[in-house]
Amino acid sequence: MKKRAMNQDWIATARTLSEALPYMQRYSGAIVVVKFGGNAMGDADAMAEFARDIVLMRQVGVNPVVVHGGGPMINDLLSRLGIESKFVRGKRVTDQATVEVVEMVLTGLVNKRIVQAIMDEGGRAVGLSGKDDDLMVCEMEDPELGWVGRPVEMNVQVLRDLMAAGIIPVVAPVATGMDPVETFNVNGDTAAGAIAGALKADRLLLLTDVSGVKNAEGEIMTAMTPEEVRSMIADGTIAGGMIPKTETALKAIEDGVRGVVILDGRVPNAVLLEIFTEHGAGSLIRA
Ligand code: X2W
Repeated sequence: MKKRAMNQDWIATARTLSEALPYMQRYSGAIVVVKFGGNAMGDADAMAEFARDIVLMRQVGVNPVVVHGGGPMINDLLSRLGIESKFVRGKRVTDQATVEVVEMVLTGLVNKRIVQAIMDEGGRAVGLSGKDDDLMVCEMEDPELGWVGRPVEMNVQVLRDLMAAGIIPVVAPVATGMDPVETFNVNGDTAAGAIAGALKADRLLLLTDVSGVKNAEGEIMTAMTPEEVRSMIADGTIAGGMIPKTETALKAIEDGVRGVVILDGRVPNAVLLEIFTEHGAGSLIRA
């Protein structure tokens, strides 16, 4: 039974929905690639809320593609197996034993958890990795890192086919090499950027655990051009973990993505806030 009494909260909810109409119209048919990092996954509630936002996007005519990470979950299994986790410039040093664990955790545990969460919210989802249908083919990025891949060939038709069928693709960042016996571990942001670029996506949303890109005064930049980002990297304003994220954003824009947003995935309904409200969220990088 619906509650009939007037209540300010419900009035505000109806108004929010009404105000979302122009954004829903603008993004109807758009491709939005969402990188869901291991740190943003949090607990079961955070996962369910993320899944619900993705299903809502699909429901109103947006084509979301989820590309996930899972670094903390990989660390956890490696430590249970007595294998130490080592990172160089934010990327996992990946020997043969490690790449097997990475593939098991990402394509098995994490990928299926996200697929299940989307289905639990009433959406249709199919999980795949970069190996499926040769979606993402890599070469070795740097011998010092071992089996860490840099995407060199993308075959995104499988994603278009799934989207056309109303299915939300959920992609684990694991790939094959030019030699098909090879398995590569790909940084989740890198994979999301390469997929968004190959799809010429309207938006790439990089969900992280910081609120965006900060300027020299420590304020969040709500909008930046690629040139501004380059000069902020050059003068050291953008530093640490934000460097690979912004570099991924620059590369994606070069490849034809219309806009990249770096935003805090811990904010409730971060994805909806960005896509369907005037407010937006995080930092938008756009030419
Ligand atoms: C990452 C892949 C997972 C990932 C790793 O092994 O941790 C490399 O570092 P988050 O949760 O997005 O950090 N790969 C090469 O990117 O996870």
